[in-house]
Amino acid sequence: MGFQETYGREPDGVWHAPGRVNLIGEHTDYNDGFVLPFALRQGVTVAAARRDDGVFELRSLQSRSAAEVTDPTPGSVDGWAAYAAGVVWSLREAGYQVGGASLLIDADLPQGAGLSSSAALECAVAVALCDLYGIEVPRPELARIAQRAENDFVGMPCGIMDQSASLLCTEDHALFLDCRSGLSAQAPLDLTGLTLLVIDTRAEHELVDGGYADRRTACEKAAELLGVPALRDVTDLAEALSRLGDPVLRRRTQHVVTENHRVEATVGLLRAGAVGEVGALLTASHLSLRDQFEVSWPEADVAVEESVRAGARGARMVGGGFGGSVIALVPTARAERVREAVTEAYAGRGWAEPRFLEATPSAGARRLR
Ligand code: GAF
Repeated sequence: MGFQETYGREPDGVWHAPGRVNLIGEHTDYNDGFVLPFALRQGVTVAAARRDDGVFELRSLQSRSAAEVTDPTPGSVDGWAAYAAGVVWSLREAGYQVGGASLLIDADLPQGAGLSSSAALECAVAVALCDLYGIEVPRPELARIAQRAENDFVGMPCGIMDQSASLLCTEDHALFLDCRSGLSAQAPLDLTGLTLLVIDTRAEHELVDGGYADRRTACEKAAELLGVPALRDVTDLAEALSRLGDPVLRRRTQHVVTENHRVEATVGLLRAGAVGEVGALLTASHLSLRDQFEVSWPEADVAVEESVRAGARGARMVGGGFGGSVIALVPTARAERVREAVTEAYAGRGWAEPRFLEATPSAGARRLR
């Protein structure tokens, strides 16, 4: 991938970390709840070589800018390089003394499409640095280290889902993760006769903006008013709603509590080998994200409606919201019709042409060579 041309030597190794699609369980991770993501084939690849001078040289094939840092601290690095430098900082904060490295980064994930390109970058750098310096970190802990890079170095208060998906997923499975205990299990995702169509709505999202942090704060406020550690702990939803005076907090709570139930129901269906039956849960999740959590956007709503009208079993927005992608579960025989229907609906509204990707549940981060 051009490492020799860039750095004048061969890399010591090449690592890959995937992006993710969350099948269901949105805005539940930072409420100590459940999520069910799977890893994509697409992601971030890092070629890397150790350096003895303590310097980190960061270059990306997708960007002209390069960064050179020795002792990264929060606020000292901007842009895409902050996600990589943040991992160095976070590993060191956790007591893992990584030395310098030359890194060349390549990505085949669209940025801003809500497919977790940032977590893929963090996780690819994390596994590369650990291998280069012979450091063994259990994957759940490495996920927390990568999350901390994003929370405290980049400044985005994300939960643990995306980094966990990138590090812990396995081929042909979705990752059922309890975000409180950190325990996870693999749920089979047998797509025979079905296509998981990712629709990039071309409305780019930017989670460092206020909407995501605002939702998180509202959830914490609701939990505090209800006297529970997190919304995960609400056991009687109707009673909880009757105790919340603020209609916004009621809507946020309703989404989180019902979404956790939808994740558990989806896992039950996957374990029964009934992937085709999860469509209604996906669509219910979307409606809840649209109406209760209010993080959907017009292009996503139209993609969901048109997909279902054209024969999808169900569809929903994925990720934090305010832009990004939709996933539709479609009988493979109808996939072309769904693509056409969404493309036509966008053209009719004068929107940018949507992009499609067929998702293949793939393995988590690994060394390629
Ligand atoms: C983003 C965040 F990074 C995740 O932690 C999660 O909260 C998600 O939005 C919403 O489910 O991807």
